[in-house]
Amino acid sequence: MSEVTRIVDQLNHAFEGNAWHGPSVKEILSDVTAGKAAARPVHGAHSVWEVALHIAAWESAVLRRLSGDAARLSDEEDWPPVKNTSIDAWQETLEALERGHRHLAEKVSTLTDSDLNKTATGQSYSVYFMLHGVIQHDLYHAGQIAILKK
Ligand code: NI
Repeated sequence: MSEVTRIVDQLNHAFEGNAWHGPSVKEILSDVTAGKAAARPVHGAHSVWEVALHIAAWESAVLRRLSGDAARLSDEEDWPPVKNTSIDAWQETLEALERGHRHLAEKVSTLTDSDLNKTATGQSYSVYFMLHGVIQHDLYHAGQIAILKK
């Protein structure tokens, strides 16, 4: 198995399931309603909805960096505000998150192992480090959602 295939595998475990540590991003969000996603149970902390948008923002930034764009996110792109808290809008957030993940996984699977040693576009670190970083980022925020949704 190539290193790229192993990374795609880990990325999919973190996002979709059968992760080593416990629930993936998709699993942890599966029973969250729009109302619960929009709630702010911890004063001053992000809502589940905001965290979901933030996970999507970084999966998308990594995809852009793999496509030659440095993808420097503004504060608003980093933590996009939730403007519409309807059930349909939550469904759209979940679908966009999944779509973005699929695009990223597809893009990563087109890389070669030697691409992993290249410097990520506009960064001081390698593509390898960035890809492990986005997996870690998914799981860090999945854990955060696990607490917020209680
Ligand atoms: Ni983050």
